[in-house]
Amino acid sequence: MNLQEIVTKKYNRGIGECSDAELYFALLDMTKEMAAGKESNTGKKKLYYISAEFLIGKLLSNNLINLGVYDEVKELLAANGKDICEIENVEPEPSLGNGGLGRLAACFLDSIATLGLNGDGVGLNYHLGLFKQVFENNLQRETKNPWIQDQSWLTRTDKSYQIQFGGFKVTSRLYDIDVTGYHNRTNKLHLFDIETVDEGIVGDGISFNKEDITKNLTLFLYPDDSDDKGRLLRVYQQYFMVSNGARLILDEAVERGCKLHDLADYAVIQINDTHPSMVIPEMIRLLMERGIGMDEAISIVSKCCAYTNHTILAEALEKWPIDFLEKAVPQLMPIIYELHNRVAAKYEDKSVAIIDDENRVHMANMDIHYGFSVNGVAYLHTEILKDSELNNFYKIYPEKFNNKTNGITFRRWLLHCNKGLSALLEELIGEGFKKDAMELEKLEKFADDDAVLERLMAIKTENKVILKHYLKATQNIDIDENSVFDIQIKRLHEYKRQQMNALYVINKYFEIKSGKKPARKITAIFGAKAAPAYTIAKDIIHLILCMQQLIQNDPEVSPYLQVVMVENYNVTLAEKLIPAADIHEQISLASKEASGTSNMKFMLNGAVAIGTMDGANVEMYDLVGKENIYIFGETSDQVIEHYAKGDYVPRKYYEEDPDIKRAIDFIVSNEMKAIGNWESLDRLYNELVNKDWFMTLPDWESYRAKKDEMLADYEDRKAWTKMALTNISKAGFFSSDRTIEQYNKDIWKLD
Ligand code: 26V
Repeated sequence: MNLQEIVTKKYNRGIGECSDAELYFALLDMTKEMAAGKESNTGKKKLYYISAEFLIGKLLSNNLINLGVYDEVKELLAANGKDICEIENVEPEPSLGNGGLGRLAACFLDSIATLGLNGDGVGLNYHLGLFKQVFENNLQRETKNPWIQDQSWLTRTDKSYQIQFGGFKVTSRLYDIDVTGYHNRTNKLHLFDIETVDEGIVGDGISFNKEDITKNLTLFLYPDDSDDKGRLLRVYQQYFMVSNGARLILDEAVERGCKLHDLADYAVIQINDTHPSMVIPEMIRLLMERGIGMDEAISIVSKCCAYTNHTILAEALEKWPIDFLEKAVPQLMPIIYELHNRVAAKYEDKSVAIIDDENRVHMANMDIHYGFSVNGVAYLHTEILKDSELNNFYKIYPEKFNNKTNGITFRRWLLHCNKGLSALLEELIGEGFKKDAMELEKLEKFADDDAVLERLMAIKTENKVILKHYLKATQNIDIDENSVFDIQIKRLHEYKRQQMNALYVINKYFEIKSGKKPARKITAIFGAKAAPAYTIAKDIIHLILCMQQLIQNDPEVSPYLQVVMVENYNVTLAEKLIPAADIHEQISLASKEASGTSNMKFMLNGAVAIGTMDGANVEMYDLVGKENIYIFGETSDQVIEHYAKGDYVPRKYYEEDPDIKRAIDFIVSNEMKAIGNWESLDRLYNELVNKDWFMTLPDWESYRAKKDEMLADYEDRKAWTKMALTNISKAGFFSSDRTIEQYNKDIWKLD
């Protein structure tokens, strides 16, 4: 049925007489019906991308674009006096991810469907998402983020399994979300849930009884894991996800004619970070339940599973205490012991053991021994895995290691979020870039075309105005589109060094106070959620919010500098912020950011990066050349050496550089203490002066100088826009279609 027919049937009214919410639900029905009418790939072998996170964002526009009806629907609505953007606003955004890892999984699903590959996502249906961030007294507070309505993208299926935990069972229920490919097939995102989940147990903020598993299992993504009960809940969640996933995989394979001995010809499982690693012992267990011997079961599973590593941070590599596993999933322990013993018998080296001396199970180690592929997510990251972090594994299994540089879907991150730029590109280089991102290179021939540069500039300004209106309407924040928009949006983590950007802002504040005014007003925009138990990350948010307030109320400084921390940064906000950016901050401590993916989104939307030689910035630098990116700071080799020698002393920088001292002292100044929380400010001050584990201070001076250079260059508007054009034209490499083609060619080998 078309929209008019659905509206008549549903509401017995014309489109013009419906509310935005009614139209949203009508469009939801229409889109689901269209997606259901699309064929799926029924090839013999199927990929299962298992992930604890799928940060899918709002789906309406994206689906309409992918189904090829966006313009038609927009015009029909407009003819009836309705604005598709207003209707989009009605849609709730599911917060089913923390950041890059979850958004990557969503981009991958889009590309898998677009390329027509046989592959689905498998994850969990968290009812209240990660959390919703609200600011109160310049502090982050977490609240629940419900997104499931009576009518939603979820379709309840009749698939259900009995999942056994230590001492009790739960019954699962599978919900599906259609994943529409761009002008191609439709695949599925399978989200498992339990029917007994009870949103009523959530009290203040996001507090709830962490032991009431039958009520809390699919309430939140990664509940606060600062205590053992929270960590144990994560084990329950992970096992629930993989046990359901493994059963689904076996059922579907058997339906397609698999005899289990040949499972690897029917299924390949991509393990997204270590959260789904228990799929290995669980699949072995299920195969043995179905009569296959241990040796063969291990061999079958090892041929099906491939592992992606997304970080080298030790604290983020999961190690589960045996006690936890014994309690939650005792049936897995005999298998995990067996997997461990086989490794221990072969390799004396303790660093490659599955179970360590403290009785913890190293999930990544299990993945590497019992999977056939290990990949990093950017060139530098994979090199660091091979040369240092996982070097002992690389020596054993060099053939398993491979790189798959991340990518982003251009459907969402260009066609949907930047309609102005998409239209200009289409006019200049034709429609080809929509299917083949490398065609963006054709833009390069306009690098010296003044008229094109003028139009690019105008599109940037339009996007800045769209952001300005959006922030005013949703957060009551005023920004000036004639200022430089300098944007840092990503999870809050010390290694990403939002604190370094904040220190730059403080320094600029002092410069302005002393009469050194910037050529143009700078708007420094931040967006970030801090993990609920990550105290220093919350302190950094507090610092930024206090600066925002202080500068706003200072008439001497506010005409030249503004700080904005957007509340509850999410995919929807990213879609507005990225097209509006002039400068994007990719300033992680070299070696620590595995890839980054916002860097790619900004580049595609014509912003220029200031960054370290880290993650995918390195490949970006190789693509655009040193004239079109602003690189500063120590290299990953230098950083790795500091850690090895333990020779970094932050206090030295604090004492020797008066600008650093002035900026850090300001954190605990009377001005700040008049508006901020003393405990938080003192803690952050002490952290920076005495610890600074992610080495903000050694890079600070080169960062400051590079950004000042950048801001000066911005004033040559034509030269700047030429840089932006070059960034756009070279962004094709970062299409997730390219990434997925490489996964398929080297790892999945789907027909
Ligand atoms: C997780 C945690 C959880 C506990 C607290 C500290 C901490 C620190 C880091 C992480 C990261 C987990 C893995 C992750 O999200 N990696 C991100 O994956 C993206 C997609 O590959 C990549 O672009 C980012 O660089 C990488 O940080």
